[in-house]
Amino acid sequence: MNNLQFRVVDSHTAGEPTRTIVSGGPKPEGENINEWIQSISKDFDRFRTAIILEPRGSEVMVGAHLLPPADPKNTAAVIFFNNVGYLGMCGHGLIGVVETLRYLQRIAPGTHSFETVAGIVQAELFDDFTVQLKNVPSYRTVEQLPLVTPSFGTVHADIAYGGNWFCLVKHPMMNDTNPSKSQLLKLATEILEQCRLTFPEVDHVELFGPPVTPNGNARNFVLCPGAMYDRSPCGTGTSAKLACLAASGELKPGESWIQEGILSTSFEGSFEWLDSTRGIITPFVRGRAFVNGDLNVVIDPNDPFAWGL
Ligand code: PYC
Repeated sequence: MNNLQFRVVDSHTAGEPTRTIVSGGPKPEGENINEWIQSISKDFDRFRTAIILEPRGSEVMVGAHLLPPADPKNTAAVIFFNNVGYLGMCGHGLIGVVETLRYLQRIAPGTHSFETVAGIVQAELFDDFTVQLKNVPSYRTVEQLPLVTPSFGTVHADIAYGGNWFCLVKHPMMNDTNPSKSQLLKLATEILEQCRLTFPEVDHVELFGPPVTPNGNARNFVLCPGAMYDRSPCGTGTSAKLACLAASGELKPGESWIQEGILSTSFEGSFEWLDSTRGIITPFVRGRAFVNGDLNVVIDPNDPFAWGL
């Protein structure tokens, strides 16, 4: 039997990797992204495991599967995935996809729109190669919910949607300029477990504290599904944070918010009200990605770990 081959382009956005399938990937059944994700997760999940898991990938990576759009006025459809499954949206990932398309000379600076499972996301590619996302409608649903963790006592959580569901907690551990990642992971995992007892839709935890750079407004640590933490400030997490700031009146429409991640890299955020009576915003998130790999993936049918382990 012959090898199967397909091409992926690697990038990182503020330190967080994205691996985009740019050609030779599977062609799912269906007419639109909601049907395509069903088909991909049911019939082609091995492409996810092949490129994210060992021995070829890294569990930290987010994958992006590029597809022709259902509506030709959009640039592309994108299905995001990680070490354990599929994501409705991924902010750092979409910035990586835009940079990947620029690297491939498939797009030029200007405004591009993408079909994601969470909805249409616009991306403006600037001449300096930064990308600003106009993300899906975002909102806070719960304020200061007490959660009792087994090892860290009671924390207070806001729950908000920014393309994914987040539980956001201000925590003193984030006051440390170089906090222990394993302790942050333990804390965030315990918070997630408690939160999901009542809100099973929540699958990301965002711990936050003061900034460490002169221009920053806050720094976060984001636990993603699959027990990995985001090296970037997290695009959907920044959107959820903006929704909380808007709801509490701490940030006004059009004002800038510099969101640092755990590597002290940052995204610039701002928002417009979509529906101020219901607290729904349109978030804007700006960042930069760099392409750092262009790989021809080889699936050798004799390799027991060709599809990942
Ligand atoms: O940037 O939205 C994001 C994201 C979600 C999971 C990892 N990164």
